[in-house]
Amino acid sequence: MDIKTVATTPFLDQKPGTSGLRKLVSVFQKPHYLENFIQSIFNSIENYQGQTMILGGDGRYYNRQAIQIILKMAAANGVGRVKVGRSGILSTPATSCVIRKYDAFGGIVLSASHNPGGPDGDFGVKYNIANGGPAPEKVTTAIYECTKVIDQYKILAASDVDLDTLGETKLGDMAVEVIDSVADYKELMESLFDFYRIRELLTDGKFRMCIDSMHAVTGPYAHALFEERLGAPSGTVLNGTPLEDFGGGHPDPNLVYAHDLVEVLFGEDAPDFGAASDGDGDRNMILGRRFFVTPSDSLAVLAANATLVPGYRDGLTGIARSMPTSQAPDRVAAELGIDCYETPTGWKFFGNLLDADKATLCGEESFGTGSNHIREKDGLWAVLFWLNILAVKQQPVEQLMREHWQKYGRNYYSRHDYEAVDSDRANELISKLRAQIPDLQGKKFGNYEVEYSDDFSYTDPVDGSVSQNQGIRIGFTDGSRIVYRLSGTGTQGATLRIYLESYEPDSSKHDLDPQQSLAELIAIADEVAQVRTLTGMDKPTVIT
Ligand code: G16
Repeated sequence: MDIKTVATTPFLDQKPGTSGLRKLVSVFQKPHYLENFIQSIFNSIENYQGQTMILGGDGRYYNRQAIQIILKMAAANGVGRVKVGRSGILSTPATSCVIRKYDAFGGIVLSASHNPGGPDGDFGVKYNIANGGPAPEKVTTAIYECTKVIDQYKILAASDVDLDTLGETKLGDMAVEVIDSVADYKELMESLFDFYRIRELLTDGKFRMCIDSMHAVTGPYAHALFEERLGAPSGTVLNGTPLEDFGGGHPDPNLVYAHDLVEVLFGEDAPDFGAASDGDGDRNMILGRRFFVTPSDSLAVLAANATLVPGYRDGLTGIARSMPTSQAPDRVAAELGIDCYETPTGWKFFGNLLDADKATLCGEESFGTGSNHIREKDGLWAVLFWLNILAVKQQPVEQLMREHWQKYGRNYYSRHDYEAVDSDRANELISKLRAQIPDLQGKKFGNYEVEYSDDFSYTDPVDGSVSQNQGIRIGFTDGSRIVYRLSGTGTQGATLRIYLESYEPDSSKHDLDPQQSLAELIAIADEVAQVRTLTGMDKPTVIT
């Protein structure tokens, strides 16, 4: 084995964010940049020598080059075997599934999720641990500490591995196994859902659906599941070929960026069901005919109907949602007599709850839903879950949602994003808000009176770890909320997120446009934080 030890110096910007390290491709292409981060992962973990690791990505620009580098570094660092997705493709949920199935010590996912790709777009690296989930904060902190002092990395001098042919080769002493990207994941889905009934629904000649893979990683998975296995007509999957630049699009499944799908579902002769997924396949958006399901409502509906689905027939142990997610799932949990946990933003915070069997379903307002079947959120799993429920209930999406609101009330919800704000201004806004926290309680704004205000802090009920400063909450006496936080996934400047929520029990008032219904809260959110003045922007860049 020809192992090279290369001298390097630290980069001081390698602190992982909400979900791994995300930077512009051009940053990752700097000499030693990727290598430093990968070596820091190996330097911060133990007992992996001779063990199995999983490797794959969402197929974005620089995926293949990064995989070759990581394979050679893994070989030089003593990894025993790497299972890599064919052509370097593995969705984030499939990676989690494969880590768990083959008892790997962990996995590396190459993705910047929903961020745009291509030479001028973003790239990202995420490390997942043996439970299949994103590394928890103590691990990402250890990696970051290593990046600050790294002075060398190890890499094997060898030729590139053929990533396009299934089978096993050797790289030094390490085995490299190119695996089918879809097979293990598809098998897991078949074990959870009633494929017979879903197939009946999709082939009954009445129900029509389409799914937008946004030229990102879910294309091959969606073709295999919906068109080949479940009998949906060819053409059901839109934009199903993964492209290195996602066709120039922004692979973020929301009403703004998944416009191809939105046009179809809100157009003439719209199908009954539509869904979209993001760059790496862990997010989902659910649409009915001319009807949008918010991610928070989606989690609530899945929880309320879980026992209709074979994999969840025995019920749920609990539900978990991120703090800014609406409180709609809490109402279902109360009805079911189970706990609903409120965690900081970041899927990594669900890992302990799932491992300890305290929660079965988890979800986030950021179009993420998942369960204890793996340790990542899972876009196509959510689509199958919805289809399984619709196949049993034989109801349109809108009717299902309206009946849900009738029973539980409606949580009107919206998120306003101010993207690419100057970082200093964004930090100033948050500091000023934080300074106001002690004085807000009891204050009246129009119809609303502040009941509490805080900077969210979370104590993990399993390991007792504490995560502070996770978002500023202003709660009102009628249960409405405004939450402010800065995104941990952006790569340019800062993104301010403002989450708005109100509760309406009266079903005669469930037909409002959320922006209308939340109008007063939106104005209060601006007044309290001086958003327009401090960001210099007169409106949000994205509203979901
Ligand atoms: C990641 C995290 C999610 C989080 C989302 C948005 O998702 O895994 O838990 O909700 O980012 O985070 P932020 O508000 O900090 O930008 P993904 O799909 O980008 O990996």
